[in-house]
Amino acid sequence: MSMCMDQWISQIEQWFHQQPVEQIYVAVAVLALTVVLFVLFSLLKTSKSNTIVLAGLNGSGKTILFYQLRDGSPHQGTVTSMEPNDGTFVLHSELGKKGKIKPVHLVDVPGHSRLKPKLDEFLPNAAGLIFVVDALDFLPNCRPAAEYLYDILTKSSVVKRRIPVLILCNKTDKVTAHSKEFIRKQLEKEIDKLRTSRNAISTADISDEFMLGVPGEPFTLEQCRNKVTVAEASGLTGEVSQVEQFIREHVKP
Ligand SMILES: Nc1nc2c(ncn2[C@@H]2O[C@H](COP(=O)(O)OP(=O)(O)OP(=O)(O)O)[C@@H](O)[C@H]2O)c(=O)[nH]1
Ligand SMILES: [Mg+2]
Repeated sequence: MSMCMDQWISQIEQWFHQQPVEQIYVAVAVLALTVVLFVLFSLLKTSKSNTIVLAGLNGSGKTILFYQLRDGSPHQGTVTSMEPNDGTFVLHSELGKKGKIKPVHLVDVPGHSRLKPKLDEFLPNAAGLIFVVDALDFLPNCRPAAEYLYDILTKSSVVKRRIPVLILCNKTDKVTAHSKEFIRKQLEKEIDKLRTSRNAISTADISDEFMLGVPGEPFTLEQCRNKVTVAEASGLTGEVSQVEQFIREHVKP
């Protein structure tokens, strides 16, 4: 057995000596390059984030959406959240599917003003952000919602990494809910006003903020460097297909 091996090895050695030296160099270089590329690709693949952040004013329906996406049921979560809700799971609607599905890391950051800064912990690693808006009780909340959205859209962690944002008009199960077109227009108008007032005060100390929009033009969401889209949902009744579509667009299954 070992004789056989030795013969083999010496034969291979002989063959190598017969080859032109350049060819061996080329072969080694090609092999090394393949290995490097392979390692690089697999690193890139694993480092792709699967974090989706839910943000929005308190009472907009984030926690119910979180449970609906995870369990297919809203539970009775009607209390104001005091801690971020955070879980890694395959979406409920995908449970019946065959094959391996990549889980989503979903984070629900409460709208309470004391907890909003928690957003900065999750944004640097987010694949997408869902900004939940209460479409039912929209008008009284329009200004604060626009302020929160403005803060998000000007964060350097969002702009530099061009984190896609979905503005989700929630509670559309009620007939009196405002349409997403209306909500979009109103938010754009409010942000336009904020842009003027905030730029006037803060030009001196903009450190971690980016300017929004095009100077001299009314603000529209299309002017953002990251992709901002608008959709509708009802966390209560489980109409969440547009949310799931956004999630799977940015966290590939
Ligand atoms: N009609 C209707 N009501 C909803 C819907 N989603 C949430 N609600 C109601 O809105 C209230 C707040 O929902 P939550 O999910 O607790 O809101 P939240 O965004 O997590 O609020 P915070 O934790 O305070 O930031 C609850 O009373 C829900 O019953 C919906 O799709 N339709
Ligand atoms: Mg909550």
